[in-house]
Amino acid sequence: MKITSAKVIVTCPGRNFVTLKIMTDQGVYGIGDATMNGREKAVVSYLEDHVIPCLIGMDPRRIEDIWQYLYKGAYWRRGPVTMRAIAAVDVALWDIKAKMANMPLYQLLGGRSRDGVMVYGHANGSDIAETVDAVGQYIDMGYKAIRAQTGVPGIKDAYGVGRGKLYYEPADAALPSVTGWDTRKALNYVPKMFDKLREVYGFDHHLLHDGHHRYTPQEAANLGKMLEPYQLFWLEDCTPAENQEAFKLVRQHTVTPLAVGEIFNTIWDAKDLIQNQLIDYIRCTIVSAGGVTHLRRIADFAALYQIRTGSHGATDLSPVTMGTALHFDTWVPNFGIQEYMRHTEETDAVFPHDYHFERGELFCGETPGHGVDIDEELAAKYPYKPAYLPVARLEDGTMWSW
Ligand code: GCO
Ligand code: MG
Repeated sequence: MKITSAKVIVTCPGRNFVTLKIMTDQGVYGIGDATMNGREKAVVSYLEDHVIPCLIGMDPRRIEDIWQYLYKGAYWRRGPVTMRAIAAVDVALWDIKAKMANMPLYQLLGGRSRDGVMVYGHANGSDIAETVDAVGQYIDMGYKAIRAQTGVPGIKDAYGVGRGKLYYEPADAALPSVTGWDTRKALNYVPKMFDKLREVYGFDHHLLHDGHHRYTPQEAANLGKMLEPYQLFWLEDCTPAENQEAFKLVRQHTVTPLAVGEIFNTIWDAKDLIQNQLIDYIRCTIVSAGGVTHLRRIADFAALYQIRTGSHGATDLSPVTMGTALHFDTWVPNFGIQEYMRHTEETDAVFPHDYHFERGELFCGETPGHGVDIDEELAAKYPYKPAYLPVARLEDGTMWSW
């Protein structure tokens, strides 16, 4: 069996997606996602100019060998561009293998560990009252777990707050828009939001919060401690994780569960965090961390330390990643939760898929493969549109982590 051709499809049905389609001499094809929000073209070039030429003629059934070829063979290892390109190939190859086996992907991984996959949605508002309403809407939709973010008085466009939309999409401008940040103001306000949420809705639902890399380790420890009475499911990205050791300080001071990983690309980014038990949830995902082949290694390693998965699932992860993630989540023994931000109707139409939402859970389908396809004709109607993620600055103009 041979790979005969491969192509990259860029489409913007409301937001940009980069998709890889690999064709074989047996008529079976596979689909992979390579989207990197705000830096899409870099991965397009990596795939078109440097990966696809090497793939032609290879046996698509040799998933592990092709993964190692692309990882070790580049010499230049890791990083968001390389690992997304590898992920796209890897997912397309798993799709092909599962189609050939006439099985849904989760069966190839080892079969079902659960029926449905608990997901969390994003509730947000410009202030506490609005966020409380938004959380109520998610509860009404059947969600068991909800991430709550609020605008903070005095902070311009605080992270996680949509502009009048239920579904938050941050990449919104042809050049990065400038947002603000003030840790003191956030520390004063965020605990009040959780106090109100627990007062109104009680403790039956899981509540989550994303710090989006904004706090220093000491500030994150302080926030974690202040949030303890509200029993969060997790506090995410409480401090930048380039220095994995930084989480020690946070961990020493709070029992609020910690989650990190959406910007990690390999197991090496999380190795110290996992083996020192500094986190409770690892949030790496299929598209950013080298596909199914590599994410499986991360999850297995995390399982040794009772750390569970909580894959990133924002709208910049295409339905291809979501579909694949659901097969992964259906199998992985140490599953925790799956993030789920709904795609627009236009996006869902471009990527026909067989997963569905029911009572706070997502269910993958039984179609052979990962169950997600791309309608190329429809995709061609939505040309690429430059869209950047925002940047963040402190009041005095200092550049901060967005
Ligand atoms: C999340 C994330 C996203 C990211 C986005 C960047 O937890 O869902 O933090 O909101 O900001 O994926 O493209
Ligand atoms: Mg996040």
